[in-house]
Amino acid sequence: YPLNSIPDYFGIDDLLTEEHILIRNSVRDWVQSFIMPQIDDAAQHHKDIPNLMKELGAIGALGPYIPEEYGGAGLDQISYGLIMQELERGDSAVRSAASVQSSLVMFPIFEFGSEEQKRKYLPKLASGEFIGAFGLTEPNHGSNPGGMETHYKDMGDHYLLNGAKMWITNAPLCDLAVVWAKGEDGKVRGMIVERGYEGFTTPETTNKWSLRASKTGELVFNNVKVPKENLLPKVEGLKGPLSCLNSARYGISWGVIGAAIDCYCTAVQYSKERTQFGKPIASFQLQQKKLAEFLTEITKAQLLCWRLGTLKNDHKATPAQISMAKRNNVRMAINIARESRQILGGMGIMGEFPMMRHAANLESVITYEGTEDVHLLITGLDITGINAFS
Ligand code: TGC
Ligand code: FAD
Repeated sequence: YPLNSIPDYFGIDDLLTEEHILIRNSVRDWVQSFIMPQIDDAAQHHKDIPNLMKELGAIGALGPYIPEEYGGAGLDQISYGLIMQELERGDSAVRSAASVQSSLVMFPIFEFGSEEQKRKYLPKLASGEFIGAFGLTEPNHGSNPGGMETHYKDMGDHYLLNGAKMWITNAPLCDLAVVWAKGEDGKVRGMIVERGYEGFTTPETTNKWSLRASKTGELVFNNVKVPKENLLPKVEGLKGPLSCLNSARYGISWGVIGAAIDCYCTAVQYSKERTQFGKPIASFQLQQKKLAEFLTEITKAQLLCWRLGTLKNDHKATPAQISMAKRNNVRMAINIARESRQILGGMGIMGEFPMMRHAANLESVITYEGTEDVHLLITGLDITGINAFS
């Protein structure tokens, strides 16, 4: 489909600045020329996209809202959202790579790190020279990270870290990981663990049916000596990792609009070209109903994100608002991926078309960064004041 068929039904471009549109269009063009030609092959064969992180660094997609003095681009939250949207039009794996690096690795180092940590790590993370991972989830603690078992002991001149993290994006490739662990006082702290520290291993999780162009793995800590200067000094408690999730969930709520757009535009084009019963299938009311619903849902999601972005720029977005947008938009995208697949009939299951890949990817996206159920309960708590988690 031509890029000028990407929908903007309610004229959201009029709410954007020239800079926003320039950034959005340049990432759109990069996705079209660099990601689209190789994404089916990478996903089908569970391969890395060569040089992905350095390419993302070169287009300014790593830490876009981190100030320029630390290697970021100093952009606002709408720009960050638009970048995520364009990357996920390519594939959720590409957006995942950029959102983990930006929101889950650079954000905590920037917000909670020392000046030395910021200067040491942020510029190399921004350029893609370093690949970061974020270790919160454990084999026994996913939705309830507060129960984590990974722990560290103060040994005087270093910390001794033990435990394991599971389902970690980019674990097998990472140069460093921001790891959340409990101290002897039971309080959660973050620390930077570098590849090469003795006792730190990152086994890959294979046989995934989802996010096949992204590497997932474990972070295993077996008596790892972590230098004391690697502790993030400015945060304590679960609000540390959860603040990072606010930023990543915000990016996902924009990102999945891109996946939905890719499916929608493909379905519109196919339905006009495919003839059955002597007519294009786009002329049948049942197909038009689907397309009309897709466009309506995409437009609602775009408006939600734009408003959330302005709230975030003003530091007014609440975690519960971010939860609502993440859950709503991922559900919207997965429904469109599945339904648009049907418009293509048998062809919809083929790799030449993106629907099956997006639908399979979105099965991870609806689970990670808080499952759909967790986000419903966060909204439920906000409505009723009653905590239904436990
Ligand atoms: P709870 O008692 O509610 O809160 C504990 C402390 O945290 C504070 N807090 C937050 N702070 C900032 N932002 C938020 N969103 C926050 N939510 C809670 C809270 O105020 C409290 O602070 P304090 O000072 O009183 O101690 O926590 P709980 O134990 O009842 O658990 C509830 C919660 C929020 C953890 C749960 O609802 C949840 O969100 N579970 C989902 C876990 C999750 O999302 N994991 C994601 C792992 S990372 C990932 O998936 C990356 S995928 C990346 C990719 O590839 O793109
Ligand atoms: P569980 O928490 O065991 O949940 C299982 C089911 O129970 C879900 O349906 C859930 O909604 C439901 N449930 C749980 N509690 C409740 C409740 N109180 N009420 C109602 N229902 C409930 N984590 C990281 O830390 N870093 C990463 O980089 C990362 N990358 C990931 C990449 C991929 C591809 C995937 C799949 C996951 C990744 N995760 C990462 C982990 C992800 O955040 C967790 O999978 C997610 O938080 C859910 O945890 P869980 O899988 O243990 O499921």
